[in-house]
Amino acid sequence: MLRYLTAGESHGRGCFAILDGFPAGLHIQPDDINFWLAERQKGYGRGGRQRIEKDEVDMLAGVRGGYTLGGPILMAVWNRDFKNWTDAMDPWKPSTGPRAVKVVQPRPGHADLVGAIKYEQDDCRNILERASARETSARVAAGALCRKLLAEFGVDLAGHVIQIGPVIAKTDKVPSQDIRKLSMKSQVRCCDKEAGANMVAVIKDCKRKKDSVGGVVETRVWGLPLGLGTFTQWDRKLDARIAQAMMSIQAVKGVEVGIGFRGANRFGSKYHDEIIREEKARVGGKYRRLTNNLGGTEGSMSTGEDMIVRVAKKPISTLMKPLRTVNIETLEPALAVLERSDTCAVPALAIIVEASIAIVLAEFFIEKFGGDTVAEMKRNFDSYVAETNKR
Ligand code: EPS
Repeated sequence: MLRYLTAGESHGRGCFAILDGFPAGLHIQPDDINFWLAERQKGYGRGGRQRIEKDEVDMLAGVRGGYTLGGPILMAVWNRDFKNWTDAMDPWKPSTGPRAVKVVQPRPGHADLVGAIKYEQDDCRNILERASARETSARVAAGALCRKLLAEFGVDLAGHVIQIGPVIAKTDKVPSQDIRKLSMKSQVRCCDKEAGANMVAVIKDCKRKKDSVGGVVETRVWGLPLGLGTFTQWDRKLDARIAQAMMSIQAVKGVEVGIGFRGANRFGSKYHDEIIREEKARVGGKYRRLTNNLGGTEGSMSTGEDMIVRVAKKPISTLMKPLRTVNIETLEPALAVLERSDTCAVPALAIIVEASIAIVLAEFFIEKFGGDTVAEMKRNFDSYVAETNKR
């Protein structure tokens, strides 16, 4: 069973991921991880923090000579900004420096208020440090290993931005395999040039107005075998596990597989993907769908068609023109704390979603083709594909 956990505070020593249950024998090099860490940092709309950080993985356990060992893998992404916060984030001594100032004006929409009450804190910094999306650097590191594992089985995935604020991109006709190339050319990771330019304008205007803006990203996965996941139990359904992983990403408020919410106004005849036979054997078996409205799953199992997942992110809750709140010390009306932040982090979300989907799919791969080594998984995979292709 593949499991992962992360640890770390936004301005603490670093972000850490521990990945347990990963098979032995996967060849991995620093660039396989660092590439994605760098991609996550990009995107128009980010704030000053990304000029300080240059995220790189420090492999602390579980990899030797460029191969995974089969034991727990521990990775660190050290925070360069920590040097400016050593006093404020000191694990042993109460802070006395300029950053010791308590955060007592919780931001609407952030974890600040509920967290402070629930964890019996009078300083929201004790909450916001861990609630910060800086944590996603650890997820992206974990996801990088998982996507490398999936690549061994011919599975690949790419995410892109399809909406920022009111600007919606036209990308339905873009083939999945072209998404990476096209989105990499865009400052906002959008494959539609015109929409991308409008998205940049929206973010620029938003920053000028001291506001923040959210959006929607889409990820497509191709090369999946049919039959990952199961209809038999709620917690082993593929869609369910994907949705849970998506909703665990900071600021995510919605998830859709296939045409999801958009399809709710259609009748069944215009919704379901009609089935044909295609004799040329492929990873997904010889049955194909004429359309892909269901986004690659039926009965919460992969069909072999491209998996399509959309995720909606709310605007960042730190506003440079702060919203009304209550000072938790004086209990008087106040304005929310002003923290350095991003205007828009939707382009980064595309990379975080990809990584999170890769982790879930790797979990399902290990569950279905499981073994102690990648070679063993491949033998199991090949035998399964050979069997399904006979049908
Ligand atoms: C974040 C606030 C900003 C973001 C941060 C998430 O950080 P800071 O408060 O240091 O300016 O840049 O994201 C990252 C550091 C990152 O690497 O993604 C927040 O409040 O969630």
